Amino acid sequence: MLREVNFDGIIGPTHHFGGLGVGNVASQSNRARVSRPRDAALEGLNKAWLIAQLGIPQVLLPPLMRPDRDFLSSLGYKGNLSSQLKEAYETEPQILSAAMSASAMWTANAATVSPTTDTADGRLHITPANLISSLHRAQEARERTEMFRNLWHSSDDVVVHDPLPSVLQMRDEGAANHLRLCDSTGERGIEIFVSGDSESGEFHTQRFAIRQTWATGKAIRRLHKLDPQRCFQLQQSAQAIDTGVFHNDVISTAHEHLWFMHEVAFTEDDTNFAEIERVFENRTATRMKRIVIHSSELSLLAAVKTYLFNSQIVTLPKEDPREPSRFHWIAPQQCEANPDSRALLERWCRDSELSLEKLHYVSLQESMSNGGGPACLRLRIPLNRQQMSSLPPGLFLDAEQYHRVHDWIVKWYPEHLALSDLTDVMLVEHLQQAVLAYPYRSYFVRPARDEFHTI
Ligand code: SUG
Repeated sequence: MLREVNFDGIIGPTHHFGGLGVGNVASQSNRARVSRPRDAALEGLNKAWLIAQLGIPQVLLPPLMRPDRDFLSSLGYKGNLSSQLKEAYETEPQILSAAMSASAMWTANAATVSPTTDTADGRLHITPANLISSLHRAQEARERTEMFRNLWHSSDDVVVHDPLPSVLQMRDEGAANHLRLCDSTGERGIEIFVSGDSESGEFHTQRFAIRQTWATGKAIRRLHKLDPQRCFQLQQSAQAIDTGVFHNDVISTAHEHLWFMHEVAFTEDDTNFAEIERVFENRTATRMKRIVIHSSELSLLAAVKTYLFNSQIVTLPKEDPREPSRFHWIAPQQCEANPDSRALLERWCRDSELSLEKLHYVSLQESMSNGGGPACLRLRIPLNRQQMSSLPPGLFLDAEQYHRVHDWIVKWYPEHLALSDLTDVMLVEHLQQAVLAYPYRSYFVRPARDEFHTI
């Protein structure tokens, strides 16, 4: 039996609206709005706490140190911190925004993960995403890689690869473009890699750039030593990308044998899906339940606005691995406000075949305004018993951790933030101290790194 652990990125104290998300309509339309970092972080924490309270293992990843002064320096902003901030703001404010971004909160983009039971060497493979489609996100890869490596430094059965080379052919945005369908023990599964281009590298978007390539899927399949018979690659439809579906998890989601997808999510047709269903059934002895949502039920635009497909589906803990799974569905509040998405959710909850026991609407207004829903904030890592027990017990979110993190946020985070505030060196130093003061940082960051960053 594998247990799914959810790793959520804590929303960092520099959270602001930079309008930086490529093809991300929410981020672009909220550019320069005054943000509420404290509320943002508390919303994210409360979502993670809900999962933990359902009995599902939950880990919080610390925010990254911003700005990375070397990053500013590499772009020509030298000198002390104060002059770096001021010069960047005065000459190219979008560079200051990128340097200050809290985008590492969206950990669905942190990495692609293949559990032990999918890989030929029986090890858990993690490839941190290079996120090279945008300046603000590309900076995340190095620190997140170090964090995963520190967490698993003594485990031989976990491989943390280097991110793929930082070149356009290898654009990688992690698990947001990766689906794993499996049986109810989590052990037997298939993996699906989704890209914006086709196998020959073609794409026909008119409005927005693609963020993930087919070649990336191929490389990760090799690195993770996946069985080619149990892997698939699909292409996102150009119409979806151009409507604001910058990641596949905005239009399709899978959990165990359930796969929800909008009818215009992919370019592939029913023949391809029938083949995936056949392989899944052979592998798992379970019938896949593929639910296709038609535009007449929920328009593409409404899917992007409500983030229905970015809901988080979780399995409640089991006494015995053979027990059938019971699911809870965590949807953003925007889905409740929209009659079409609400009707779909209510219908699915009534459908006994789906075993959806409960629906939770969560408030993630600040993250949603930058294009990130409940599923964007978490990376799922399925662990076997040994991998579970080798993690330090204090790592998992419990009541004590919840209260400590809550108090840390209330103590350190600003209530409001605009980009111009981030030229104030005193404030920025305070926000850096906040990151260093995160009470569980030492699980992920070696002290030497902190010394290097200390102002
Ligand atoms: O990459 N937004 C993120 C949202 C990522 C959502 N993740 C998933 N769908 N899994 C992005 O576009 C906005 C930052 C800003 O504008 O300040 C941003 O980066």
